[in-house]
Amino acid sequence: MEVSELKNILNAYNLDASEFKCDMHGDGLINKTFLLQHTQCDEKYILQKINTAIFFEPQIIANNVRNAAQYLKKNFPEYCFINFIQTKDGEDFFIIYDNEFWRLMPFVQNSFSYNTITNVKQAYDTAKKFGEFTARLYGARVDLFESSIANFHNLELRYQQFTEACGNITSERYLHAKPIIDFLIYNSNIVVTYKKIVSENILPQCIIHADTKINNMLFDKTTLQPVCIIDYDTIMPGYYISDIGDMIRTMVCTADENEIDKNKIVLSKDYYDAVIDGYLQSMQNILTEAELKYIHYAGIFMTYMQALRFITDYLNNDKYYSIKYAEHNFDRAQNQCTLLLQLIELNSNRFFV
Ligand code: GN1
Ligand code: MG
Repeated sequence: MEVSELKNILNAYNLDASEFKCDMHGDGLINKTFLLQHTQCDEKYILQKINTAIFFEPQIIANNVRNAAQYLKKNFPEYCFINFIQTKDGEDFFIIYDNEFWRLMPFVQNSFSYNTITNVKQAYDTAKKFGEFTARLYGARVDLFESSIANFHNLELRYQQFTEACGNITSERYLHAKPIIDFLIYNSNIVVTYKKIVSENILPQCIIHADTKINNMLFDKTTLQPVCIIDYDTIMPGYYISDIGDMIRTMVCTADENEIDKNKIVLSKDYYDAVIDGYLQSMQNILTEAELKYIHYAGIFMTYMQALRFITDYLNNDKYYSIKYAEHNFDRAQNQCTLLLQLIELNSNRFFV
């Protein structure tokens, strides 16, 4: 980022850019994230530029975050929730040229994140902490929240977008992706289950985080305990299976979604059980029997959807996710298919439809 740009942004927050070091931060695929560190003291912030090609209406994010913050402050004042810092004009964002939305947040001191789980206890504690988020917000008024991305976890629509992206059957990318495409079509019964959940109204809408991947949890550097969830862009109404599903997707495998060596993409049954147990420790008094029936569908649902989304983006020439090399989305999709197959096998004695 240019110095003059940083100066302009930080000025809106009454901060002096010359006192801070600014570096790219984290592994997010959508927004641009920077860590601001004061050169003389411990003061640190997270500065983010919202990707408005994806989040068309950033104000929806701000409203959702404000609603969640107000509810948590009133009912669970001890809960760690990171609010946006207001600009000196009292705004949630600093807006440049009408379409660049910048926001500033405090950095949680002494914290860090992981891209994979390293032991069973950590899997349990992390899932419990993520579950606590949904549990705490369970009494909040769902109608006050809006989707920051319409149909974000609508699997039927994601499948439709995938079939549309498969339209050009002579393209090099289509031919290269054919085995992945066939695998996903072969497993489209996962979409049938989703349609049934929607049409029969089996799951109630609640407030979800919708991006509960392991690196959206902060851990304390000293105690190594999970302390706080980050990335509130997709707090919205949805089904609980989105959140437990993304935990399973990112916490039961010994490698993350960027791993290209198939032999390293191994599902740990111990981690899987720990994630379910930890999550239920927070959520079992809330989930109904009807909801509980779908807990093992959740990981399959989210991993399948992520595979669809990565391969769709590959077929569409990488318009959505940031990539580090040409085949990145293809590799990610293959990675998710490898994990999905193991999740399907693990749950082969269970029927969801
Ligand atoms: C995106 O940018 P990030 O890493 O927070 C995506 C999630 C995906 C994830 C895959 C708004 O999240 O849905 O699960 O990549 N967010 C959006 O790593 O599409
Ligand atoms: Mg996110």
